[in-house]
Amino acid sequence: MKLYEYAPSGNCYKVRLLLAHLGVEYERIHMELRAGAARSPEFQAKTALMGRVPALELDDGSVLPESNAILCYLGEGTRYLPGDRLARAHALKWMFWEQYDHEPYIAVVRAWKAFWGVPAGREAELPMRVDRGYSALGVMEEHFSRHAWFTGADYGVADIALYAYTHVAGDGGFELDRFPEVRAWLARVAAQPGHVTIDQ
Ligand SMILES: N[C@@H](CCC(=O)N[C@@H](CS)C(=O)NCC(=O)O)C(=O)O
Repeated sequence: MKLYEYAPSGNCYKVRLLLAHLGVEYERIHMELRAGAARSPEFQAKTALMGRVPALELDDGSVLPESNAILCYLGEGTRYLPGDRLARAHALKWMFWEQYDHEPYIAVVRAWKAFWGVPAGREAELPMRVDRGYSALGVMEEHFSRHAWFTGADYGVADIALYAYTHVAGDGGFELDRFPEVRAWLARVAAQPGHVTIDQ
């Protein structure tokens, strides 16, 4: 298996984290995003024009993009993806929520503040993105007043999906000290066997 990736990306880290838990061997292919590598015609063709990392190339040559789809594929039949239909749907619910209500705010603010800078002409978006990032953290804090994990009764794919950008939210200036339950969950995730850290 080959993982097309960019090391500081939380979306790519999600996949590396699950692969580490599973003890699966794979090849890392660095994509230089600053040079537009993900937008090259070859990579666009591989990823059905999605042109983003991560993308997982399987041994039969087929390519699966989208971080949370990759987590579900790799998690199938393991303790990290619930087998029960309703439990799995709840895990998916959090993974869709991560992509719509969390990542566009917490990850984008991190990318702009810590790596790329705010794109010219989009400065006015920043306060809105910070605000919505804090709203997402508030939803997570509330969840943890009643539950230990996002995937169901145990740690799994939805926790991995949400951990990826939450644990580095401070890079974007988010104050995690305001969310003690979220911080306790981050510590529980980091204590899981086989845990690996993000590369920066
Ligand atoms: N929904 C996608 C988002 C992937 C994504 O945004 N990837 C970024 C890096 S984190 C990327 O490839 N950017 C390169 C580009 O847009 O040219 C996923 O979860 O995999």
